[in-house]
Amino acid sequence: MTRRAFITGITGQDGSYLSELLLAQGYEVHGSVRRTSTLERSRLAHLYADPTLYNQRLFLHYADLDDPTTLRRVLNAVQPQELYHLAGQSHVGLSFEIPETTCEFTAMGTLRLLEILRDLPEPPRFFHATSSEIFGRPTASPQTEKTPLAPINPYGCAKAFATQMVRVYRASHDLFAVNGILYNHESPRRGENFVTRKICRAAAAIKLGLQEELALGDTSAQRDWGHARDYVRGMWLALNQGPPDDYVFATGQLHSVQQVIETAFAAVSLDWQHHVKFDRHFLRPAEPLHLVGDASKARAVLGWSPTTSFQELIQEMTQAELDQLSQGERRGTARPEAR
Ligand code: G4F
Repeated sequence: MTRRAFITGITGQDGSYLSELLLAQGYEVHGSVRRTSTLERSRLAHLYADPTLYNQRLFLHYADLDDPTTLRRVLNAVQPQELYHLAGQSHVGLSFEIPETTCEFTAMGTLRLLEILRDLPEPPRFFHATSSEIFGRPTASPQTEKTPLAPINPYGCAKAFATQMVRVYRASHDLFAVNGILYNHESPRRGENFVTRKICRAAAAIKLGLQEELALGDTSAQRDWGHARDYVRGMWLALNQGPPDDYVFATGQLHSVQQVIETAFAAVSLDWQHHVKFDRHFLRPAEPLHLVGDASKARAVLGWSPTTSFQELIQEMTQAELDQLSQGERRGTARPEAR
């Protein structure tokens, strides 16, 4: 029997990689899109344009996390066996500017989904993409599934609420509900306002003469960065290989923003010191510290481990920007990186 999966946030970085993985495994994939989404230029465009997939095994539905009736209706109609909840406002810096919207989508949106699932006669297995930001400035490193929640920004608070609600619904309503505690995961499909993509794109644009400098905030900040393709494999494993539980997905390696800069500029043979400048506009009111994950449980229970090193990741991202920008340049449509 063909398995059906439903993805909220299907047009994002993770949604597109997860769609590819599920389609390759023979799934029928459904996803919710906001009425404002422009699909032609999204990360799904290559799947959307394939007539053997779109409306054959890949289906998009208009539904919104702030409009539960639309979600309830679609989920009742589709009756998926697996639901991957990836949608939400995911930019930490922006969450200081729009905390209410962040909580509305990221916290309340997740609760609304859980309420809908609770009422379904056969609730799907539920994967919640949560974040290392729930730990804030933890006293212990690396963090595990048992590390106490101590968020320090509106995004982390919203994710902590949603994470705890998933735990409550798993324990109290017998849902097969999983929290995937995801550390930073990147790829050429990352949004342009996240720091790795911003840096890789700028390095490539400067190399091609399309941009002169790159303005950044705190370059001493450190993160545990992996490749998004590895993390969506973890999502699938979490719903198919183990018991409903919480799992940390991380590389266990810390690198600084400065190391991203040096790796990306080295990949295009440029001296970063000639191009990178500090701009306090990109500083955040609070920075998490020592967010590095221990994925031992995912390794032991799910057989998951990351396959892409930090160097490979940043080099792949920079090369992808070079390819994309030089194609655009040849067509006369290249544009420099937005701030
Ligand atoms: O790339 P970032 O914006 O990612 P951040 O804040 O770690 O959040 C990402 O990872 C989380 C964990 O998986 C997710 F929950 C979250 O949804 C998102 O995917 O920033 C990384 C670091 C920060 O310390 C930031 O202050 O880079 C620093 N930074 C320095 N200059 C900058 C900049 N970040 C951005 N976006 N832009 C800058 O110019």
